[in-house]
Amino acid sequence: MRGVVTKSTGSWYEVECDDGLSLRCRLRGRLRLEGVRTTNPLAVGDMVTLEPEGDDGNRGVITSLEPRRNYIIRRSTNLSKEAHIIAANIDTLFLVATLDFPPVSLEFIDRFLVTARVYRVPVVIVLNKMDLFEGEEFRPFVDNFRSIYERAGYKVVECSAHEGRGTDTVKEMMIGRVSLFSGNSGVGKSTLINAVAPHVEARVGDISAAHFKGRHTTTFSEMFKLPEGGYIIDTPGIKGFGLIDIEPEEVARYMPDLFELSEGCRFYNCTHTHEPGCAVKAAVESGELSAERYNSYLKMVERDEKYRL
Ligand SMILES: Nc1nc2c(ncn2[C@@H]2O[C@H](COP(=O)(O)OP(=O)(O)OP(=O)(O)O)[C@@H](O)[C@H]2O)c(=O)[nH]1
Ligand SMILES: [Mg+2]
Ligand SMILES: [Zn+2]
Repeated sequence: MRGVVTKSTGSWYEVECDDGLSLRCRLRGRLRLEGVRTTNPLAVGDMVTLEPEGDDGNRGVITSLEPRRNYIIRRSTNLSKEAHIIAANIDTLFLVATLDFPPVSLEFIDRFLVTARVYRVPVVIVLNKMDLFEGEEFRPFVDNFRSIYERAGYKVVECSAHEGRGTDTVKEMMIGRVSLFSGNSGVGKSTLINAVAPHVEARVGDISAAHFKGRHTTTFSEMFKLPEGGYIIDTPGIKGFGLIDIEPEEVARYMPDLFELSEGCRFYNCTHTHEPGCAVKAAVESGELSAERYNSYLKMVERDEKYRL
């Protein structure tokens, strides 16, 4: 039998088989060893083969993992050498952020975007809770955010999960596809999922609990079926985003705006840090490339372990 992992708790997995039946599965011992460098050998979205187990008809054992089309991986915790796969076989990653409550970190977003590009996962950026930022005074921040990421080639959707604004745009992009919602805790990933797919009833946190105390409302990644076709994956919020397997000299290649500018650099192997005739630095000085995004780049190329997390 073949199926897709729809939930992973670490100790057991829920697998939806091709015939539509969901089984609660364990991993065959031998398979566990193959996930050498990751804390989780299997992630939501993984395609597996399995065999039924026991007599009650709702249990199985996973015997093998099919090759992944793509995945999102991050360094688990500070200074950890282990990696965690957030999800696999994703069509669209909706990276959810808010201008404030919790405040946006461009560095976090930029690390996330680089990883998604390395592993070939298309990203749409969702700016949620826009109902809180309606005043004219917020417009410059919103426009600045939009222009940074649109210049880099990303679609930016302004949303309010509470008021249903922008949610139709998000929903249209989800039909018939596998969508992953990720981002910091408390940005409203689960609320957005409920807005586009009310039958899911994902658990939503109370704002004070969600970010002031650093508690996560969603604790396991879980995949839900969309009635219109397709799947949504809700994930627990993440704080930091550690890069995996990316050498400093490769980072620019995965930042499209920076990469395009780098064609104008005097040296073909310019690192855009100290070289004369650097077109990237010139673009920062002229305001063509945002200083924040350049700063994210500098943090990602530093060899310092602290920043490569
Ligand atoms: N004002 C406003 N609040 C929102 C909006 N969307 C979500 N919230 C609130 O933000 C808080 C956190 O929402 P969740 O959906 O639990 O956030 P999450 O990203 O799933 O958080 P984790 O599961 O911890 O990662 C809740 O109090 C929501 O009601 C929105 O569009 N506007
Ligand atoms: Mg949640
Ligand atoms: Zn350069």
